Amino acid sequence: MKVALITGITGQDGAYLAQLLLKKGYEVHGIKRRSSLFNTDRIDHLYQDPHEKNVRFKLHYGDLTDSTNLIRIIQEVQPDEIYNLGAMSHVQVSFEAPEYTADADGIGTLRILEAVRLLGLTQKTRIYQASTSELYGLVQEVPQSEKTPFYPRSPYAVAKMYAYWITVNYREAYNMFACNGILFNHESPLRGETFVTRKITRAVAKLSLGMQDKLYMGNLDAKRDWGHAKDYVEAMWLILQQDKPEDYVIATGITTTVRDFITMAFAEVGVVVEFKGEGVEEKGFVVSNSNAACPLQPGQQVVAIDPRYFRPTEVDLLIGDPTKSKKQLGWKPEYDLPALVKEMVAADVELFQREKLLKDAGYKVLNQFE
Ligand code: NDP
Ligand code: GDR
Repeated sequence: MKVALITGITGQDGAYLAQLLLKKGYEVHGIKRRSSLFNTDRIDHLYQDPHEKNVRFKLHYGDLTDSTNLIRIIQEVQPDEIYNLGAMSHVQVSFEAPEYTADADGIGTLRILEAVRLLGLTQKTRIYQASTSELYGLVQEVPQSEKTPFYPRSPYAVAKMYAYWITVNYREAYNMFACNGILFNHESPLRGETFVTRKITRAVAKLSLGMQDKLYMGNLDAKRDWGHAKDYVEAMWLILQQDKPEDYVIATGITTTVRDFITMAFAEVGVVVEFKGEGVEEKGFVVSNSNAACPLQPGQQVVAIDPRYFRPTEVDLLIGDPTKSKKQLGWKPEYDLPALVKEMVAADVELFQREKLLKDAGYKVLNQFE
């Protein structure tokens, strides 16, 4: 039985990857951080009682900023594969916490590589590093491929650039099977609530149920190459099953503006929205509503700009060239953007319908001290 260790197992990708590897028959170990509240919502369905026999899913407390902890876990687990997905992954937040981001995302990767080397596992353990399309930053060429030069535009991207190159360096210096997956944005109903797609699908669901008045957004002109996390974790696994360690771009090859994502999400609840005005004055209005259960009225403003969401330096355009991964890995995404938007909006509508039902029945959804 193959043994895998996943850092960031409590995150979006960690949850999908753990599920995939368990399905493939792996023993899966994950590193979770200690927190004052439960932080395992996304993987609770995978939990196995440690008292049972043949448990194939195990969690360890740890942190990418703590080398001794990582060394101990890797020594104990003796993994065949490590997927380093743990990171402070929010681009805007990285401007607020640049030093921590560098430590967790940059040096954290070094700590994993160095632990594997110190423990004499360089020929046993294969390593996947969660690299990102944010490395391309300021547009140098489109579409962006494995050969496109990097120009990072945030503390997050700069930290990930260190992680990218230290992974390449350990591969070359110590003959390690260490690879970068340069993944473009990928989303799902499990996406963190403050990333743009999930923020939009949550807001659209709440607006359609009369639980929110307006959606405040940042830069609507930004263009992203959005795929589904389920497809992208399959690529991570494929990257570590090859004969030779290499780096791969994983993307759909199609780019869409944030504005168009909003329009698509509203369409899922039967609402047509159009945008008027420019810059911070741009507003989104309801044109029509064919959903009898939705209280939105034609002419109603549902989207506004809040400059607070603008970034000090922005990445304007991402569009990936997945030719290499399609050819060498045989990777092919199952989801397109419309299917992704449909799934995300439907999941959030269900989530908030449940919340509304509880509220309407008189149950308090707020915390017990209110
Ligand atoms: P999430 O933000 O959903 O998950 C991040 C995970 O990392 C969480 O489990 C989090 O733990 C954990 N983590 C954060 N800081 C530390 C730390 N100091 N030590 C250990 N674990 C830590 O990210 P995604 O699942 O979306 O992304 C996975 C990886 O892929 C990240 O490295 C991200 O930067 C990268 N990436 C993501 C893309 C995307 O579009 N989703 C695209 C390209 C790259 P906790 O739950 O406790 O917060
Ligand atoms: P990104 O994702 O920065 O690409 O990083 P995010 O969803 O945060 O932003 C995408 C684009 O939308 C614009 N935007 C807004 N973003 C947020 N979060 N909130 C808003 O209100 C808003 N309005 C407009 C942003 O300016 C940006 O241009 C994600 C993360 O998962 C990284 O970890 C990963 O490496 C990259 O994707 C690939």
